[in-house]
Amino acid sequence: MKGWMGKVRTLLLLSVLPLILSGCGKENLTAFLPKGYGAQVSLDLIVISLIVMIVVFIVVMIIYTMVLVRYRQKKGQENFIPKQTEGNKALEIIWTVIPIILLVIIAVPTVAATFNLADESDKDDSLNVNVTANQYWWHFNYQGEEIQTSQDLYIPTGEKIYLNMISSDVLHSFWVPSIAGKMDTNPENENTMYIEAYEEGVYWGKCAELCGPSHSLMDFKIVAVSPDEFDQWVEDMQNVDPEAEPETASAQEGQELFENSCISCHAIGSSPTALAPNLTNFGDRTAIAGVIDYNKENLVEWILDPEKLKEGNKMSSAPYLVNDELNEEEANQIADYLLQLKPSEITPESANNNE
Ligand code: HEC
Ligand SMILES: [Cu+2]
Repeated sequence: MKGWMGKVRTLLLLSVLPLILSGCGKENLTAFLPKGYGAQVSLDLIVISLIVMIVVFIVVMIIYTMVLVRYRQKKGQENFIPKQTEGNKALEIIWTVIPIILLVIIAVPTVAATFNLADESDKDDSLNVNVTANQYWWHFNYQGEEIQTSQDLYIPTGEKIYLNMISSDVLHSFWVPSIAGKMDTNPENENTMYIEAYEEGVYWGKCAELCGPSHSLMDFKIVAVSPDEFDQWVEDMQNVDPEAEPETASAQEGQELFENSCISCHAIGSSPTALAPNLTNFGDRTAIAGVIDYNKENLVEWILDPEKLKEGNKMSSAPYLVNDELNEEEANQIADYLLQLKPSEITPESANNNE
């Protein structure tokens, strides 16, 4: 009896474990703590479906156990064959109608939510951002604002933002679990979805479509700030002078090096570029290339050997790398230049502190 109780206790503990472990993910990278409209709608649908499934499971299990107990083979009846019945009309109708009702319970809110999320009637009056997915980074072009950013998508809270998404190469998928559901980005046609963040904060995004060797490193962020702060950020970004001279001598050297080589792919300021992340506010980022810890050491390493940190990325074929044209000192100077590109007080850090 004791050993049996022990087993039950272990089983109970194990069944509680998933619940506890489900709390281990990042707080801003989970569909179970929605901080935006699309995520809230999705969670509501998940809950409705789960309730229906749990009720079905319990009812089936009860009937199953009852049948097992009641109709089991009893002593002395080893060769007894029960009366064979088939074609019970009442039962047939019941187990056809019940699933239909259950499906309707799930279908009505699902279809309503689908239409709701596809409603684009206020698109022209809202902020539109063109999103381009690239092997392994994200680009954001704010329509009508002359602002380009990469990796971090700044948005105002409490407003619908329309994202017009496309891919420059293969299929990717835009997914910020705490803000909204997924949306694929295709090379041929534009997909649109709107997002709305309820609270200020930094929300993590992932590419949700296998797109190459560094697919799992294609992270990005939504930085949600108050509407006032957003206006301030827009103004700060618009006022950036791409040619502004940095303060330190080292950063000045770095700027020159940058403009002689890196600028063939990267842009600073609002000029559109399709080849590499826009670095206008690189000093305000919290990660390098979406995933690498943000510090000078890593940045120098990235400049000298990006392939080591992110396999298959499209910077690895840069001519200066192929021809081995940059030494460590120069990479340090470029890093000094990039790290001081901080056009705004509105940053992921300030968004997080305001939570
Ligand atoms: C051939 C085009 C090309 C050239 C030239 C190039 N890069 Fe890049 N760079 C890229 C691409 C593409 C990425 C995105 C890589 C990824 O995340 O997959 C990138 C990413 C970066 C990032 C990370 C950006 C971010 O938003 O986190 C930095 C920093 C960077 N490059 C610096 C440099 C510097 C400095 C030079 C010049 C010494 C340079 N790059 C030259 C294509 C290029
Ligand atoms: Cu991808």
